[in-house]
Amino acid sequence: MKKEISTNRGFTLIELLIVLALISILAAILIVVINPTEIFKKSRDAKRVGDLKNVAQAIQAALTDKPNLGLGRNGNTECIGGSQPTIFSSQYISGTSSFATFTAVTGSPSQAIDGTGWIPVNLTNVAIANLSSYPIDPVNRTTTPAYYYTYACDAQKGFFEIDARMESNVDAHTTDGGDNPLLYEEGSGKKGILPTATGTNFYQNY
Ligand SMILES: [Ca+2]
Repeated sequence: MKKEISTNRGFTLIELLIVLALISILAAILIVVINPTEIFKKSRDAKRVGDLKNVAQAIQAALTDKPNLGLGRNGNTECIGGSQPTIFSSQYISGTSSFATFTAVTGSPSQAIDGTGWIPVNLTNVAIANLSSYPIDPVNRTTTPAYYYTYACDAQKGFFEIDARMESNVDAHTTDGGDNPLLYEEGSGKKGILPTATGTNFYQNY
C-alpha cells in the first residue's frame, strides 16, 4: 500500500513573523514614497471640480428649459441687483463679507433642490436638470483654513456663479476661465460678470 505524504504543512511562527515584518517594511516604504495626505487632498479637489461642474450644468440646463427660473430667493431680491444681494454658502458663515452689500447666508445649510437648500434655485419641476441634491464641500468648514462652496447670482443678467477653494490642485484656481485667482469658479457669471471674487468678497477665512 502506497503511503501518502502530506505536503500541506502550516507556516511556522518564525515564517509568519518574517512575512509580517516584510509587509510592515513595504508599507512604510509606500507611505514615504506616496504621501497619503496629499492623495486625500487631491481626491477632495477632484470632488470639488466635479460638484461645481454638475451644479453649473444643472442650473444652466434648467435656465435653457425655463428662462424665467429664479436664481435667488424672494423674487431674486437676494441676487446682485436686488435689495439684499447675498452670498449663499454650503456652510454657515457669520457676519458679512467685505463687499458691503453682500451678506453671508445664515442658518443651517440644506442640500434640498426645492428652493430651500443652500443654493436657492428650485430644480424640483425641471426635468432636464438631473440633480438630486446640492453638493457640499467634502470638508465644509468655515474656520481657517476654510473649505466650503459659495453661490451668487445676478438676476437681471440671468447669470450665476459657484465657487470652491482647492486644497492641493491650486492650478485650477487660475485655469478655470474665471476672474478670481484664489478660487475655483464655475457658472455663467464666473468671468467678469459678478464682482471679482477675490479675498473676502466671496470667501472668508482663507
Ligand atoms: Ca478662478
